[in-house]
Amino acid sequence: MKQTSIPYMQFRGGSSKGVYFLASDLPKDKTRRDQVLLSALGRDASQIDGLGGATALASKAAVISKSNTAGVDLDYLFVQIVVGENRVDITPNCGNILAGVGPFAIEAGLLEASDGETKVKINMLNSGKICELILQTPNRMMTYEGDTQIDGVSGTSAPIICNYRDTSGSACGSLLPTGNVVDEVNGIELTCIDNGMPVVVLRASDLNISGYETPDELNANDQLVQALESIRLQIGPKMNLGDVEGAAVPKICMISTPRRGGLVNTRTFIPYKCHTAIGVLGAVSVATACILPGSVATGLVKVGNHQISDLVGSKVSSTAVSIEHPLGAILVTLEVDHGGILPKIKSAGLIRTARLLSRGELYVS
Ligand code: NQM
Repeated sequence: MKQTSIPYMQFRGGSSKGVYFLASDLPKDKTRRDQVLLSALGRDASQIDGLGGATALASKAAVISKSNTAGVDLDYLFVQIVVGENRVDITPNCGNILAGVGPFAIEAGLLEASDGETKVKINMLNSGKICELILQTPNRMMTYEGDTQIDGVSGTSAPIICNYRDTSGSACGSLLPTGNVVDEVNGIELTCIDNGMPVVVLRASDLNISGYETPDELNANDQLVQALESIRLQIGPKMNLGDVEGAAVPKICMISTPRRGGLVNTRTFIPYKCHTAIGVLGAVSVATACILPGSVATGLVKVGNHQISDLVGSKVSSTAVSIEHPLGAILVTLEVDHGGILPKIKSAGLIRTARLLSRGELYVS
C-alpha cells in the first residue's frame, strides 16, 4: 500500500493528548482532511493502526495556521476523532489541546517567541471565540520545564496561562441555549449552559448517586449511563445542537457539594464515558452554571470560601473558583459583570501545562 508522509507533532495539552498539524500540510478539502486525520489517529476502537490512544482524551487533533484576522496570531481547529466510529466531530472545542497550540506554533516556526514570556492570540475556529495564551519562553525558546502541577498529569511543567474572552454560546449560540435557567427532562431538573462548551448540569442526587464515585464505578452503572443518554438525546435539539446521537456534545455533568474547599464537586460524562477529571471549557461552563441565580446548583455550591454572594450587585469583579473532579480540582478565574439580569462572564482564566512528546513524519495510506 502506498503511504504518504505528513509532518506532525504530538503534544500533551493540559490533561489531554493530541496530534498537531499545520493546516498547509493537510488537504484543503474538508472531507479529505478528515479522512487523513482518521487514518493518522486510527479508525477503530483500538486505534492500533494510528497514533490515537483509544480514549476520547487521547484521540484528538489540532489543525493550525497563521490567522488573517487583525490582532490575532493563529487559527486553531480542534478535531475530535470519535473512538471506534470512524468519524470526526468538530462541533466542540478543546481547551486542553488549545494549551499546546502556542508551543506548536513556536516549534513549527509559525511564531517568533519573545524573551521571557510570549503572548499568543488564538482564534478558535470551532467556536469563533478568542483565547490568549501566555507561554514561558526564556531566551526566545519554548520551555516545558517548570514547577506547575495540574491535576490529572504527573510531574510538573512550565505554566501556560489561558485567558478566554467572551466564550458564551460557543456551539449553541447563547449562554442558556434552551432559554431557561432550569429545564426538566424525565422528571430531572437540568441547567443547560454553553460558556465555551455545551454542558447539561444536573444534581448527582437526582440520579441516585452520591457524586463521589470513581469514573469506573459510574461507567459500570448501566442504569445511570442509560438515564444520562436519554436526557441528552431529548435536550440536545432544544440546545440548538440538532440530533446529538453519537455527537461529542453536550457533555453531561453531575454536581454535588464540594469536599475539598472548592465551589462544587463534579463527575462529567464526555458524553459516553466519565471524564477522569473535567475538560477545561467544560469546567468554565460548569463554574458559570454554579453562579447563575436559580440554577440547579443553588444550595449545592459552597460560596463561603469564594464569596460568590459578595459579587451580586457589584459591577465587574474577578473571582477564582475551584471545580472539584475525580483527580483533584481545576481553578478557574472568572471575570464577571453583574450589571445585567444574569451575570455575564467577560473572561475566564486557567492555568494549563503542555509538553512536546514527539515530532516527525506521520504516514497515512
Ligand atoms: O472542555 C474533554 C478534555 C476535554 C475537552 C471533553 C476540554 C474542554 O479534557 O475544553 O478540554 O470534555 O471532551 O480535554
